[in-house]
Amino acid sequence: MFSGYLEAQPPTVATWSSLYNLYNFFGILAAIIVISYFVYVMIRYRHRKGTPPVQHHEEKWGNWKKILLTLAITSSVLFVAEYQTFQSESLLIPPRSPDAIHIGVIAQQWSWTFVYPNGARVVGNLTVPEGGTIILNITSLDVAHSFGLADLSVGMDAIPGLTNTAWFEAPQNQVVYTIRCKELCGTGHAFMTAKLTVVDPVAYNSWYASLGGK
Ligand SMILES: [Cu+2]
Repeated sequence: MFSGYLEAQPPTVATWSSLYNLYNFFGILAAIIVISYFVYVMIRYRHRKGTPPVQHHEEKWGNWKKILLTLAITSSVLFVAEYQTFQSESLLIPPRSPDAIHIGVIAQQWSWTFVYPNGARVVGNLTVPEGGTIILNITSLDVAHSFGLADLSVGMDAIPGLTNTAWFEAPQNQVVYTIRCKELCGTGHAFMTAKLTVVDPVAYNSWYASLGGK
């Protein structure tokens, strides 16, 4: 369904998306079953003139087959969903790649500052090379914010006094994505955005050299 969108994306994004679709599928399936049964019962047992009162059967454990079936279905669904989830958990840990670029992310009301390995600080624009492995060390100077890069399925809280790690693999094409704050942090929250700019590696290296760290 989203194959066109996923083609240009790194593999971790595809994994998160398929996980999202799995939960979505089970959620919609459960809704269809529950709502259909609800509507069926409403019509089947609607009040009609001369209907005798509903007979209540006092069979406490008479429905054990239904109970077992419900438990079996529920546990199978949970098993599939949890298995897929735990399979993907290792993707949260940044890869130990010597080529990874470590960038500090400092959130404050209401801007994003990116600190490059040479110490240079850039406000509002995260520039990375195509296909690069980017490891972000995220913190905040004032209140709780949250780093949100929805296009690459990256999200991590920015908390004062704490450094949280998130990582992503830059796409193989030159794109510009929007980074947003996804934790309500004051009146400027909606405008607390930055750009992720993916450039080719040669352009990245000359841009990085021109930064002049301090
Ligand atoms: Cu915010």
